[in-house]
Amino acid sequence: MRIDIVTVIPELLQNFTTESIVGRGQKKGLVEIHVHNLRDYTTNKWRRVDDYPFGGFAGMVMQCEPIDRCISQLMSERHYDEVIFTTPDGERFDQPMANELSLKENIIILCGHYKGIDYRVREQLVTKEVSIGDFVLTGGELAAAVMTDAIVRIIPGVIGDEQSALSDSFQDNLLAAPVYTRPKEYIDVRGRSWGEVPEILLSGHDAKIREWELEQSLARTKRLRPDLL
Ligand code: 6GU
Repeated sequence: MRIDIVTVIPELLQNFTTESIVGRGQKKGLVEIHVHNLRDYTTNKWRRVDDYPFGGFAGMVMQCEPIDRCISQLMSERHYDEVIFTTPDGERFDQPMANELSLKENIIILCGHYKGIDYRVREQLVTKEVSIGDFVLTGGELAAAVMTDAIVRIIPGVIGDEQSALSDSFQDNLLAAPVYTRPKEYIDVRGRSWGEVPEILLSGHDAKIREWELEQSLARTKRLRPDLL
């Protein structure tokens, strides 16, 4: 899979694409992330990519031309399944959308700036408008990073233990069961016990453990996110 991210602040995304799960996916050759600086595509002498809005509104608006030039260039090189625009008024990003997008061959994510992009770009180039939640971010870069992380980590082979991406919270509309590691009983810095690991997990009885896990998932979902049931 290939993800092209178009932004006016490439610095915000540079480390993200080489580190963590996304970096691992790239090193394994399972995904390619390319970050494009919109300013490289302007014909403006001062590399400006925005201008004052018609109608006397406040703020600046990103212009059509650099976005058109950048995305047209990409589209001349390969077919894109989706041109995604990040915006708080887009469709809500969730696990099913991440799953769907992880199956695509090539996608473009255009990082928006709230109120700040010529509407004709959205009409002419964008195929999907996506929001990561009901709050306003200054720019779409962090939203693009969130979406890329969620998409890349479920590409088969990116996470070592394949099972772990499938047993995530939300992957089956249930919150994940609690997990524990050594020691069996933890005594804190003040000498108090934080309790013992549930006995069942030490039993080695796999079927019983799966049953416990499902029970725990259901109970936590009912308590914390009854809307998912
Ligand atoms: Cl995708 N972009 C911006 N600018 N703000 C957001 C968002 C996206 N999702 C939630 N808030």
